[in-house]
This record gives sequence, structure tokens and C-alpha cells, in this order.
Amino acid sequence: MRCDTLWKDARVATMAGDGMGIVERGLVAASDGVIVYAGPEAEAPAFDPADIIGCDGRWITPGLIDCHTHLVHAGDRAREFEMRLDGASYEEIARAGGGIVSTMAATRAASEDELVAAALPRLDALIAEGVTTVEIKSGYGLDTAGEIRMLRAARRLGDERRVRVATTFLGAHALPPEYAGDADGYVAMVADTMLPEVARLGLADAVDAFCEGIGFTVQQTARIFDAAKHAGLPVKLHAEQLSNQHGAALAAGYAALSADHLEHLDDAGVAAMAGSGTVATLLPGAYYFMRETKLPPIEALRRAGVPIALATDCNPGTSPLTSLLLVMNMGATLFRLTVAECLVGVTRDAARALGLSDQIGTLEARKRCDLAIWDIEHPAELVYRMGYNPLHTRIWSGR
Ligand code: DI6
Ligand code: FE
Repeated sequence: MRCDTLWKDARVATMAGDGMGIVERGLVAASDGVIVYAGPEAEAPAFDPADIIGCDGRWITPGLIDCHTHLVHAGDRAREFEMRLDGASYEEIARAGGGIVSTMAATRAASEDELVAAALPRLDALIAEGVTTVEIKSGYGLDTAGEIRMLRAARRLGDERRVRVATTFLGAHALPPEYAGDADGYVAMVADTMLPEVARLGLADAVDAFCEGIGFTVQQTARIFDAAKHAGLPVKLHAEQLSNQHGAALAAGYAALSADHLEHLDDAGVAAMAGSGTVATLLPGAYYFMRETKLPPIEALRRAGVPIALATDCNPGTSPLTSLLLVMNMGATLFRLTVAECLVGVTRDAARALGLSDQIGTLEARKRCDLAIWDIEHPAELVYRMGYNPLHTRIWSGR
């Protein structure tokens, strides 16, 4: 069988099927950046590859997928962090004109080149841990030009590095000061002007909103989702992060790719998500950094069979985090996810949360050959350590 590169003498976690798809004596074969075989050596067809790479028993997993980030932004919020250490709350800071709106001001003042330059070190930190696909949201421009500039910067990051970038339009992230007191007016502008323009330019792969007391109501979110549907774009939602607005049920009703955060999700919300195909994307970095104490309803999600993804939520306000390995550790320690759930959450189910299950997330024939090769003895080590990176090699699209 034809293949140009073969990785052999490996242990493989294909992440295909239900669990981790563990293969003790495995190999991966690829042709033109696409997997032609991944599985047991004993069952592999005969290959005559140009390139044979011996893995000395190292573990191969799918390249990791960070399915929720705000990687593109200017400035930082270290000063607000200090204010929160002194007792100010995130909502108080946001209502006083800090928070998302302060990052908006810095981002509006930055050129596209500056946004790319600011984001690259964050992207490189993710890549250094085996990330091969990253989702990047807009949402700090909050005007048409600013949102478009952010999305162009996000797309450019995918040209600057060997990584796949999925972009998400998050125009309804916060109310810009020009629209103070007129949230409906802003939402109408996003739905009628900004979103169609972003879609026309092909800059977004999905549409997101922040459904929250300090964000937008369920009705306003529905308005955005209708516009997304009209533009042919899938939706996802920041839901139930700080309070229960019943956003996850709305998202599930729109067959959203994912509902994200979910700390305040109740039983009715879980029931609405069950069977909808909408992934629960959990963001333990934000939970940790906000010193949240209300856990997302993990056991109820599990029992309802809702797929669970994990992501960094990398953003300057609530999760200045660029380690998907640490996210897995937090998922296990804070949310009591199993090792398998953590690994599935940054591979198979993260792909699902991006609508990319047909291309990435597992090691199976016809998927992209995105691999992470690890210097470990057991997959649990990827979840167990904190601040240690056992990545040996990262392969993107076969190279
Ligand atoms: N929820 C979050 O955690 C981030 N956005 C959102 O809707 C926070 C973004 C920020 O504070 O800059
Ligand atoms: Fe977020």
C-alpha cells in the first residue's frame, strides 16, 4: 500500500471509538498529509514508504486541539488581576469600564501586524505542547473594522505557523461604549451589518456570543443566531458561566457546535443538551482563575451522554493560560474528569466542538496526519504533571 511516511515501534492512542483506542504495538502511515493507516502493527498492510521513523516505544496521540481561545488581543489585564486580589469582583471591574472593554480599547488601537505579533508567542506556547489546531475568536474590536482586523490576524496566524486555525466571530462579546444603554441597537447592528460583512469576506467559520448578565440576553443571542443561520454559519455560545441564563438550551435548539463554560448549567439545561449533538466545552482555566466554586454538572453531563471538550479559553481577563496540558490537569483535579475524558476532550470531542470531526481529532484513515509524539510511559502522564512538557515531536499535515 502506498504511503510516504511511516511511524513505527510506537504505542498509539488513536482516540477512535469510545475510549482512547490504545494500541500497544502500533504504527501510523500517511500519504500526502493524510493518514492511510493507524493501528496495530500486526494488522497493517504492507507499506513501502520513503521515510520510516522509529519511535522507540513512544506514545503517539492525535495532535491536540484547543477549541476555545481568545488568542488574538492586545495588551494585558495584570492590573485588574491585582485589583481582584484586593477584593474587586470581575463584574464590578467590567461595570466600571474595565474588563472586556479595556482590552477592546487596546485591540482597537493595534494594527493587524501588531495583533499578529502579540498573538504569536501565545500560539507558539500552545504549539510547543503539541497543539495542531486552534480556534480563535474575535470579540475585542466590537466595531466592524476592529472585528474584521482581529479575524484577519487570526487567519494570518495560520499562515505564519504550521497549525490549523478555526475562526469564530464573537461580535456580541460585550457592549462597546458607543452603544451604552442600547444593547438591542448594538445587537441589531451586529446581526444586520457586521455579521453579514464578516461572512461575505469568508473570515469566520462559526459565530459565538456571550449570553450573560453582563453580556447579552437569550433574546439578543437568538437574534445573533438567526443572522448566523441566514449566513450559513454554525453557532456556539458562552453559556451559564457566571449565572444561569438558560443559554445552553437556546444553543442546543440551534444545533450549536458547543455550549461553553456551563458552571451554572442546571438539570433542564443538561436535558436540553442531551441528544442535541452540542458539545459541552469546559474551561477549567477560567474556573480556576476566577476562583469559581460552582462546578459544572459533570456527572449529569456524563450520564446524559453529552460529549465533553476541554479548552484553554486563553484570554487576558479570565484565563491568561496557554497550556492545554495544564488544562487537562485542571480538568482532572478540579472537575474530576478521568484521564480518558481529559484526552478525549482535547482531541476527539474538541474536533467535534469545531465541526471538524471528519478531518481531525482521531488517528484513523482519511483524517489529517496531525500527530503528537510523547516521551511518556503511559497516557496518564499527560494529565498528571503540572508545568512539564514531554512532547518529543509534533507532526502537522504529515510533516
Ligand atoms: N467569558 C470569558 O471568560 C471571557 N469572555 C467571555 O465571554 C472573558 C474575556 C475577558 O475578560 O476579556
Ligand atoms: Fe471565552
